[in-house]
Amino acid sequence: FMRKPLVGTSWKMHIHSIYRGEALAEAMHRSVGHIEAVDMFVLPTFPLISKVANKLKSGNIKWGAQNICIAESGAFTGEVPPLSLKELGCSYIEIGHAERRAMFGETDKDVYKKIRLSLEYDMTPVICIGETEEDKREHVGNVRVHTQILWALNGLQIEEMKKIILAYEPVWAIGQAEAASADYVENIHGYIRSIVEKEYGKDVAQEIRIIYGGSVSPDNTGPLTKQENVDGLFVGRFGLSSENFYQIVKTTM
Ligand code: G2H
Repeated sequence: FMRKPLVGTSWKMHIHSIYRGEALAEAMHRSVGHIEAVDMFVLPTFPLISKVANKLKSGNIKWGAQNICIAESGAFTGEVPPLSLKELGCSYIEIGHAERRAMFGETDKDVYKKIRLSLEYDMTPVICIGETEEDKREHVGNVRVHTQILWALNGLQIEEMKKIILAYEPVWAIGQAEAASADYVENIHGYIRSIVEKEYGKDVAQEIRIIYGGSVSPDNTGPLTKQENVDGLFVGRFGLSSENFYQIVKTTM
């Protein structure tokens, strides 16, 4: 790896009990909490964050949230404010996951606003981008990814660019039996880096970390992590076991 590897997991809503989440955080802390060669994070549901933080605070696994409000405060019923997330010690904020775009109508403009706020509160946005099955079939996958990136990076300064994480998650590879192939992923990651280079120059493009997500499992990380432009992994279902997470982290070391 040219860049420090990053392995994160979002529990989505798979872990729906606070007690189960606490136990999983504790197990993860024991299995990988000591590792320094890889940056790691876990994103639980909102009600779990403080419990998870308590279990992880003495180790190297950071924590964060799966979403953030588009505004700082006010009449936004049911939303979660950036400041509270910061106060809970969140380091990472996931933004624009395909499930949020598809099920909760999150737009590129929402993604843009959420990125700005995360950075304002000094939390690292993990920006999810990726083409749908239909995009791929119609050969407009690159157009989709390009559009999402232009929205996400709109107006960001160079110093801010160095703080963000891009997570490439092709929608057709999420929740499947197989991840996208290493070649396919490397090709798009290279394309993403070239867009960043065009907008911000070579230094920023070389520094920014682009991680892959979509059915990542201990069985398929080997070829993925060997790719020059794959700087880490974003794990879903296989992050729900500390043993699997440990195996995945190990493949990036
Ligand atoms: C894709 C991924 C999490 P899963 O969303 O980044 O989930 O590995 O379950 O496909």
